[in-house]
Amino acid sequence: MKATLLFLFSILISTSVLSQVFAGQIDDFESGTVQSWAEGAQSPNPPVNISTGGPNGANDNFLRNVSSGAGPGSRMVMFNQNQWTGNFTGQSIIAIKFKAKATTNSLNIRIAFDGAGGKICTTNAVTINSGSPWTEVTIPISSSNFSLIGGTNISQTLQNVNTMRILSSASPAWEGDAISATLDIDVIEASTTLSLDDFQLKEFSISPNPASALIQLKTQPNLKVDNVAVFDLLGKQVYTSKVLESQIDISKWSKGMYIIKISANNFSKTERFLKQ
Ligand SMILES: [Ca+2]
Ligand SMILES: [Ca+2]
Repeated sequence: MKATLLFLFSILISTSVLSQVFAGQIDDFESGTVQSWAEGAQSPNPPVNISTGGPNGANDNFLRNVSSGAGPGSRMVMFNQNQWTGNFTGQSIIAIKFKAKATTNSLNIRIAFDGAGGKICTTNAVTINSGSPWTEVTIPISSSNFSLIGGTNISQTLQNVNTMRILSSASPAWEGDAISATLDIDVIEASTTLSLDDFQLKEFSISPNPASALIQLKTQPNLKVDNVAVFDLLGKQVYTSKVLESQIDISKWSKGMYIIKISANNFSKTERFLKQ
């Protein structure tokens, strides 16, 4: 009897240790479950696992949360009290990254925590435009990124989280806004870096190429570009911009080969194009 109790106790201990957040942790929903993401018991539209159509296409599971805009389940919010708890600061986690898309209405996505210092929510929202394709989202979660929403100490909460929420609201809040919308989300990552991964610039493309009048520049949606520059083959800069224009007029440029360099969060990518 004593041995059995001890055994059960040790399982409880190990389970609670396993459920703490760790650096690099990823929810990819490939298990077919909702990975402990939930809503209040009265909600008619809690998060569900969708078995295909994630960022990687066929057979890529993802999590879907619907909000109705009125009555029970009206608000866009879900919470986790399992693997997204514990000491985020101790694990050097400074960002939550995920891929997401929204339909019906655009969403203002925030991360909120409850913990030892009370409730906090990210001060700035990341907007996910309704109808856009899967978008890479980075939400910084250092203490300077939060506002108190009833809590008293941001740092204490980040060191001892008991609930993490992903919600949509116009301003920092614990409850999501009532809105008719669908949030699809996948590869939720506990990241120790703010920088973009290389692959985020992979989608950068120029068309047409060769071109004579206008070149169209395309990246993934919502990419925060630091700089765009174009050089000729002698290394002379012929164009620079702090924002990514969707097209550049090259009609007056000399014919020849050019190199375009796009920079975002310490990563950069260069492509060649031909002016004819
Ligand atoms: Ca997935
Ligand atoms: Ca819901």
